[in-house]
Amino acid sequence: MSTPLEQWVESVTRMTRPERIVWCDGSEQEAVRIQQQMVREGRTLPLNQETYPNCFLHRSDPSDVARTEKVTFICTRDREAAGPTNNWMAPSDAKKILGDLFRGSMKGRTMYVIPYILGPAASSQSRLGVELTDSAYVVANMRIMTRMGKVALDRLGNSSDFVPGLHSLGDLNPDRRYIAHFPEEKTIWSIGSGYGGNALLGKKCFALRIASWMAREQCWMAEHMLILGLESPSGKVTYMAAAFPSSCGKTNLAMMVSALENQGYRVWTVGDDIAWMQVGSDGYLRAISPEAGFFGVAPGTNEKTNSNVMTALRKNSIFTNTALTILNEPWWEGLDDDSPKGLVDWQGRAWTPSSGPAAHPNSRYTVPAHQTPSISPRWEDPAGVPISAFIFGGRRARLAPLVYEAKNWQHGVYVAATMASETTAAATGAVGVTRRDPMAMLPFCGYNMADYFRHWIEMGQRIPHPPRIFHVNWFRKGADGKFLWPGYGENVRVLKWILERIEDKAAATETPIGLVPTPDALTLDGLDVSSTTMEQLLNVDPSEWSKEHADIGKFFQEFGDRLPDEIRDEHARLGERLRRAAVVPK
Ligand code: OXD
Ligand code: MN
Repeated sequence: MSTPLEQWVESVTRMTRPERIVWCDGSEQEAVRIQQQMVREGRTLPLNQETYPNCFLHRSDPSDVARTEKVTFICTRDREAAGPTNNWMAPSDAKKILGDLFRGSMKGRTMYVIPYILGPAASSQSRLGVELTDSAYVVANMRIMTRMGKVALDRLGNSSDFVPGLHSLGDLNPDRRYIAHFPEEKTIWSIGSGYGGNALLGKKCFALRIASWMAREQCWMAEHMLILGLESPSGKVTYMAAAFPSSCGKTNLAMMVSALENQGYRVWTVGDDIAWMQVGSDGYLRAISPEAGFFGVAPGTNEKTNSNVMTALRKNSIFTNTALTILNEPWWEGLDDDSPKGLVDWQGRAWTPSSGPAAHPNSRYTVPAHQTPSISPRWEDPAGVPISAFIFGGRRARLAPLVYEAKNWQHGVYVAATMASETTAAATGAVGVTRRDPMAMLPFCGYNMADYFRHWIEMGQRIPHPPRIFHVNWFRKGADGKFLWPGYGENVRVLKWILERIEDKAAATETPIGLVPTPDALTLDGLDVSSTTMEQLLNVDPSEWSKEHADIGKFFQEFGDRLPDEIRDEHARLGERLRRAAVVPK
């Protein structure tokens, strides 16, 4: 009798017609074979093995360099279940369209079977997936990003309890590219792209879109959040999870070298992109990172912005679409001040300053998490880490203060549901446009976002010790267009205030939008930021916020009657507070 996994592999084989099937065991020997295969295929080069041992540069197809949200679908029987913020297709239509593309798509190719675990191997919060793919690059990345191979197969046994994900490069034609999720069947089909978020099905597709659906059914949370621990001088570590849209510095925040290290404040990394959380027996929300590696944006990464990852990525890492130096080392804009001579750009062409960025703006590194010097000793704790604060944030040149705290859980859900950010290169589309991105989940929520807000409200009632909720904005600019806040390691000053709020030690002023630090509540010693700049950073302007309020109202209209009353009430209350603030003389 064959197992459910064998039966599925068999049926996919009949459809896609691979020449060979390789069951991945996760061994070192297999890793070497996969690397050799990638190099043979011609899009992957070994890097300088002295300075970057066991590292490779992969150049993807130039039309395939970012997540493609336009062709990402949630396929539910009822269109409303996917909601107004997702592209929807009926499951039968999707199976037909994609099925036609998958038919024979692996002819002459190898199909790899990748069993994998999301989350620490020993955790009951972890889940199993299996990806079938015809891309060796996907195998090499999944090996870093998940616990894959024998460890997963052993845990699966004869069970059918895994998320099947089918992936084929197809012909890489953007017109025949689809990323389809079937949350009711907990299945993923992706064709026509080899790029990370479209092709590494354990990441956005399973760990967020499918998992968010599972989490609602099973009363847990799957969120686009980093997880960090802030150690205070007493040695106590307080864990926080933070949601920011793509390319807003989650990885850098999670691995921050604290500017207050000499005062005993230190940051430990648990995860940099995704948090799975459930209520623990102690009444705290317990978080695990489903990932075992970091798939980070390279440009802008350097010793100052993220020295931990710079150390981590010197071995066993994959670089995608970065530039290459004459020393055979990866290079990207922002790595150092000057571009080295003789650079080859991300498409393999000789680079000159007039030819645009040498590295693609969404070029990436894939690096094993355990190589990061800041990795938390508890990053694989099977019970997860207890979360004391949720932090939400976006890229807002105006409006949002450096930090504020929500009044309570329900207000915090409103703050998170209304967050917005200026778009970046992580997804295709215009860059720099403000878009509302609730909980940083807009591209990743696998169901109707109005129902997702309700799930958040309900979780608040289920968590005896819910995290306190904060909003931050590192990106506010002054009239001269320059950032007001230095960011990076200095962000620990904001984390320290958050910690002190949790411990009821830090002062705050009530404003219409929430609680903002009093001028002296933030630790600013040793920092060159004037008091006028601090005032600008913490300013809440009721008239600007009234415009924001109106804009939020328009966004909510999309959800019609499905929007929870609690969110509607919070919206009305904010409107009321802003009206009162506008009439009270300063
Ligand atoms: C990512 C993203 O790659 O959010 O993490 O785009
Ligand atoms: Mn992300």
